[in-house]
Amino acid sequence: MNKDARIFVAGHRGLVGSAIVRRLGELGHANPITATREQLDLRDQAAVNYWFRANRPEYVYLVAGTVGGILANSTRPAEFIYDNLMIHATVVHAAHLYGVRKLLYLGSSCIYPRLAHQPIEEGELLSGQLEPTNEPYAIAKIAGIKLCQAYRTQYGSNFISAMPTNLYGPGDNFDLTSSHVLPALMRKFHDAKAQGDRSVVVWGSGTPRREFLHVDDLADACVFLMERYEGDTHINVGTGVDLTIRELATMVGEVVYPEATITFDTSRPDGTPRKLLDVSRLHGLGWRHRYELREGIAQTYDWFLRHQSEARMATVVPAASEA
Ligand code: GFB
Repeated sequence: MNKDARIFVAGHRGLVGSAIVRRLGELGHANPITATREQLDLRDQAAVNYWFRANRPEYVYLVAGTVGGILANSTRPAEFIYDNLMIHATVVHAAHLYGVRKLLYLGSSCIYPRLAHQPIEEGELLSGQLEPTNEPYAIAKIAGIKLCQAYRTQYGSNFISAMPTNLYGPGDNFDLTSSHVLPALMRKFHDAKAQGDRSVVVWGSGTPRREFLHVDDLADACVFLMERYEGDTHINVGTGVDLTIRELATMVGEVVYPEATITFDTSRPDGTPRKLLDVSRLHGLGWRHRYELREGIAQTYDWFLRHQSEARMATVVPAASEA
């Protein structure tokens, strides 16, 4: 891609968007176009159209959205379905109207059925019931894939989709009411250590299995797919390796606070029992992850220690008029 290309990263303040901006910077794309929530409400089609007409992006990374872990998904389903459905639709439609050359849409591995065959191939989409704890979010994410495919079919738009597994890394959300499990555990072990408390509570039974990808690897994969992939099918992005939540908690504890002991609060939901992506297609295209999990956890904890004042530690629920 030409170094002067006009690249819009929608969602540049988030975990993924900020990593994509870093990766583009490393590749010489120093100033991608961005817009804060205050500047542009991505749920507002008229505002998004106006913004595209004024800024004329040629390439779009659509990685904006309302995201969160199992608790936030269960307790704020309206925000998760409305914000994401709207954002996907407005940006895809404006990208079509204003002649964007290529768009990459980022989904989530929760699009697959709760009891999908493991590892989960791309073809498992819509083959069974979704996981109830995140069904509204998953429906919005599936709609995003279908939007890209429909615009490809009807208008010949070059819109592609990538489905990442569970993510973590610098810039993550460490607020226990809305975070995903990995940053939540990091925060819990960190706080326990600071307070001299040896016991750390892990939600659920500890038996669910999850796969974790460092966000810098995801950003690299997104740039790779933007440059090399043209297909209609969404592409899974992961490591191809998973572990139990108990094993994850042990690993995070070893990095942050090895003296702590773990207890399980089984009154909390487990969510889907297993979510391991089949990454054969991505490997076939020539991409592989770099970070192994233990190394990524250590690197992320190091970032957390250096950035506690700016890390996201408490929930700010947006007012109804903001995205
Ligand atoms: O990461 P997480 O919130 O989301 O939870 P999902 C993964 C597993 O970790 C669940 C357990 O079994 C949780 O019960 N867990 C243990 C914890 N301790 C904690 C904790 O302190 N905090 C959290 N958050 N979990 C989300 C979906 O599913 O994953 C989204 O809700 C999205 O839609 C996202 O797909 C990637 O992996 O279950």
